[in-house]
Amino acid sequence: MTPINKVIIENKTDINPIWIMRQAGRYLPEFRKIREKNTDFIKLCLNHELSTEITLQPLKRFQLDAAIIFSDILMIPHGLNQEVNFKKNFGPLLGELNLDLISSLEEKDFIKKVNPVYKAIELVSKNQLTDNKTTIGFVGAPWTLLVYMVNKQSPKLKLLDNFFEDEHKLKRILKIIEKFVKIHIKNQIDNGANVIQIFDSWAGLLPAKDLDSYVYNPTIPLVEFVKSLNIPVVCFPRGIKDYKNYCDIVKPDVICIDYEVDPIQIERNIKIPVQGGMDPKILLTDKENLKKEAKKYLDIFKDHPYIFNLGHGVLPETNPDMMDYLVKTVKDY
Ligand code: 1CP
Repeated sequence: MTPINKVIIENKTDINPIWIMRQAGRYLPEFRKIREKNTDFIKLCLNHELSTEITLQPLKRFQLDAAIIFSDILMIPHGLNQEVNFKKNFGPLLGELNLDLISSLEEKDFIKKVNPVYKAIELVSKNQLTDNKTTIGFVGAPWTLLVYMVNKQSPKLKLLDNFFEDEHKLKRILKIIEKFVKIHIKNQIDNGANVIQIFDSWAGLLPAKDLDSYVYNPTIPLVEFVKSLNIPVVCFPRGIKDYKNYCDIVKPDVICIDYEVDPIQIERNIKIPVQGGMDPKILLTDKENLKKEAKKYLDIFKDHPYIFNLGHGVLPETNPDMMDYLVKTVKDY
């Protein structure tokens, strides 16, 4: 069993495995080199040889305990034939969402479009660089995918004033998303993913009264589905105020926390394994401070099953030497 799976399944508290969200990405010069020549981001994700290479890049440099497949949560709208583009200095830009088309789309046509993701997972999980390491597959949670698919751009820039106007339509889209997210999860597992992470990056946009409809109810069947396949599931409802309530209702195997919550309260109130927490901006400071902050999390969680990670993705301006120092600090603890 890999160290991450031991923490999750055996509740081990004496080891602190580490992986980092966005560990393959723009802070690595070897990634930027490939990215410069491949300007179409979706195409790059769907080039299984390059996405395998990119996935393995951080494992060649650092003693990480997991590979997370180089892909994107927006593979779901792409697979549903909604156009997805990444514009420089803007982020994702999606095309029209045709409800009739996505309702009638067949499973095999979806799989055909995103199949290179599954091929890459197979190659990564069979590569010797992942021996005794976890291969993490992932999906966006229905709410976060709904936000991108209906808003057609990051809500960081703007959320449409009339976003919630047609609630019936939103519920229909959520059901379709749920169906294809399950298909995407199943195929990732069948090809070698042995942990699934569900990213609900925009959970924090909702007032508490809407969490039932948009976050809890659509996520519960996905968590149950992953569990039914005997694979651990990590949930990351970023920005949510009440992580304890989320865990009680959604029941993930692991909860990934953001950097705005108090880790001491989390340790006290939540009994399941915890992942993440440290602010990615700490990696932009100095080694002394980095060590102090990493140790803060390790100390708080020393008697709790804990997987070290950040409270969101590693920032593009991070120096890879700082990443190396962080991994060594966690391993030497
Ligand atoms: O070079 C580039 O400009 C591309 C940057 C990039 C990368 C490296 C994007 C565009 N996606 C990715 C890969 C990615 N995305 C991974 C790979 C595995 C790894 O962690 O190393 C993962 C897990 C994701 C997941 C993802 N995509 C999320 C959830 C996590 C999070 O960051 O909150 C979200 C919200 C997306 C959408 C997306 N894709 C890319 C960007 C810049 C964004 C965010 C857009 C926004 O701000 O709304």
